[in-house]
Amino acid sequence: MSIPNVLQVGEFPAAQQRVIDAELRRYTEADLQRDPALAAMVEAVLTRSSYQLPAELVSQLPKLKIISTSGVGFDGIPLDAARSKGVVVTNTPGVLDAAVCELAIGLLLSLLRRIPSADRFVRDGTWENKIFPLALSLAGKRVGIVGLGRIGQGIARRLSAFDVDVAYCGEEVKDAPYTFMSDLLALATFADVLILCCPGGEQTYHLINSKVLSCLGTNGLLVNVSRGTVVNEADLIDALENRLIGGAALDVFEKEPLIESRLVALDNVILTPHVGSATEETRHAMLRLALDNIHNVFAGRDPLTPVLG
Ligand code: 8YV
Repeated sequence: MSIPNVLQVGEFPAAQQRVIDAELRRYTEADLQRDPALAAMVEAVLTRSSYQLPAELVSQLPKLKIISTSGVGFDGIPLDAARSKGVVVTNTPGVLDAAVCELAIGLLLSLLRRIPSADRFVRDGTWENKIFPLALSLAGKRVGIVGLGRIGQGIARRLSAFDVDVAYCGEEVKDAPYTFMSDLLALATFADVLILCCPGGEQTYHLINSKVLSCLGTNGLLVNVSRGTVVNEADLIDALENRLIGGAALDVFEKEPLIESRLVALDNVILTPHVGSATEETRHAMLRLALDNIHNVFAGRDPLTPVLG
């Protein structure tokens, strides 16, 4: 079996890189810049959700057969460019659901119970002189889920153990025991907590804006494990700074990595560096599926989890 020539866009942790290098002949964008003739040899692109793949790059790869992303989101892949060249696009749905759901629940509990500031309170010795302020319970809260796909349903299922009332909005009514609300503003008004787990991309760009946040209200909380682009971050910062909502827990941002943002100065937010799927087990399973998609296409079989092709 021949070893595919693959352009890797973005970095993977060292252990994953070893797996990649054992199975593929890997080139980087820097290799292509050094020797542009290599572009003619690239047959596959391997990337992951934290990176944007430029359409121009795709058009410079005449032998490209497949773009395989290690992640469920494909908002960073230029689908039109791939389609026009007949290139297969694959992602890794399913294998990361549990990890992303767990992070969503963890962020929600951290936000309500202020776990990060409680930890700082103990470490910096404040406990010696003060009582930690009372936090909030999850039990009895109303949770609005934006996007009841695989991950949204997984979050709702896990939440059922917490004695909460769940409603959702999305493109269609799902066969699920939660209240459907077609109107996002109605969902935000209903919810004490809004959890975002819809796909990114043009359709959901800035879905959450000042209007939605004002419906969420001064005690309302926002959790985002979808994409930073789903939220108008300027509106969110304004709402947080002016205490127009209660707080937010964010794993994703409009521009990543997040640096020099006004968000870091706020005590009513929890920030994590896009780690929804970042567990050893999950990232291993994601990479396995991403590589198997490439191997399948090169063996003349159907890709396992196609987005396109
Ligand atoms: C994230 C992702 O970690 O697969 C993707 O596309 O971005 C996930 O792995 C998660 O959605 C953000 O919390």
